[in-house]
Amino acid sequence: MNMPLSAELIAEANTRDLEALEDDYASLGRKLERAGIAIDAIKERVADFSLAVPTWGAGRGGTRFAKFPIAGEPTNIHEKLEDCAVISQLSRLTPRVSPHFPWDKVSDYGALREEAASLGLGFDAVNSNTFQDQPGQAKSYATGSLSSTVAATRQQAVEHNVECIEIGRQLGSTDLTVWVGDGTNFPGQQDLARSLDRYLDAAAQVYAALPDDWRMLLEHKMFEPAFYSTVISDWGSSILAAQELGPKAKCLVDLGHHAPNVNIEQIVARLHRFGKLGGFHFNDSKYGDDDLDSGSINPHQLFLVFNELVEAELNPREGFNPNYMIDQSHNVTDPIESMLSSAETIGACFAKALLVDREALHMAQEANDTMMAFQALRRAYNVDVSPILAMARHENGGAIDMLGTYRESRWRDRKAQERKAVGLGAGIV
Ligand code: AFD
Ligand code: MN
Ligand code: MN
Repeated sequence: MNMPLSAELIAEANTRDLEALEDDYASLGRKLERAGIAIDAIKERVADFSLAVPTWGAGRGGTRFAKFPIAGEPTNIHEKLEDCAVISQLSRLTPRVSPHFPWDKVSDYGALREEAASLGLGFDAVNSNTFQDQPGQAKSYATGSLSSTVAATRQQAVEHNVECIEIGRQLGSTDLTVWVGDGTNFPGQQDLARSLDRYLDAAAQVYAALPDDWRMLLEHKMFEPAFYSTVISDWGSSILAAQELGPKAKCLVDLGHHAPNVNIEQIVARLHRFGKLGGFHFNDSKYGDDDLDSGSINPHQLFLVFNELVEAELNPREGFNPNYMIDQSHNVTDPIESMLSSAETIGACFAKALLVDREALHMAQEANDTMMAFQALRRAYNVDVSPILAMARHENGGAIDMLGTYRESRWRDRKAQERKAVGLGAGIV
């Protein structure tokens, strides 16, 4: 293995932080023991938990209008893999990378898979891109892609998705995530029913190309780039499409793709109830954005989502195997730091959800004891689980203090000497 940061640097930093961590871990262990919870069992679950990071999140995205790159940003898939390996090495929570094509195109995918493996990384869901035109492309996506009124454009979008599956096979992926930027900005611009017909017809052609053990994850988004209607606007459209396509089609929930205040945890429960919960893109949002660090605005919502996931795992119905991924494109932070902060928060919400006294919760629910049901969740949410996460990381070779160790490594400064500068380019990813 060819890990990007020196193991000695991490070990030295951990030596400084270990005594305090052991103290905090023992104290939390005693507190949890009084509630009948073995802290080591929670730590083991956290150690087994994992997330993917997006290649496009390794660079600075932008606001809607501009991009302010930082020195040392990655400019190609090889450099992105290196940065993803830094995140994985420090957090021990993100061993997989989700690539996006054609952005991450190379000539030899076998070699790319080996390169990732040498950094301790595997590949997660492959993402197609039919929301942008590429140089030399025959048809424009200005009229949409899988739902375009132009048959040849729909065909091009189908072929691109099929190509992504082929690339994914070579990389060891088993999921194709499809987000289309299709939709309208004006009432009357397109027929709302017929545009969905066209999408379903084209998506079925992509579905037909899926290998047996693959899934097609449909990502809904109610806004952007079309602000009046999008073709897969919400979880309702998503589950209907997934049901029509077949058992390998599932729904992917990007937390930032809903109207403000939508009850996302209930959507999660509903999708699971019908065997259609395919996965997540974790991020947070305040208004109409979808790229803030996970839990930075509403960590409680993230906890409630994980509470549903723990319930779902205990009641698998038609299986339970959601794909967990971060989807963020940062514009004012170092992307590595933001993904470390998100991984920490996501892991913490999972750990808190594991702490919920399920028996007490279910009994209170059955007895209609609203306050005690609420308190069962609140007690778990109030616990500071950071020593559990830090101990799991430390035992797996990660950093107790991830951000401190990252800064001490001077990774970004060192990369600024080696990597070519990013062009100014347009904003948001
Ligand atoms: C856009 C979308 C969506 C998607 C991502 C990558 O909002 O979240 O997952 O692009 O295709 O940001
Ligand atoms: Mn997304
Ligand atoms: Mn998004």
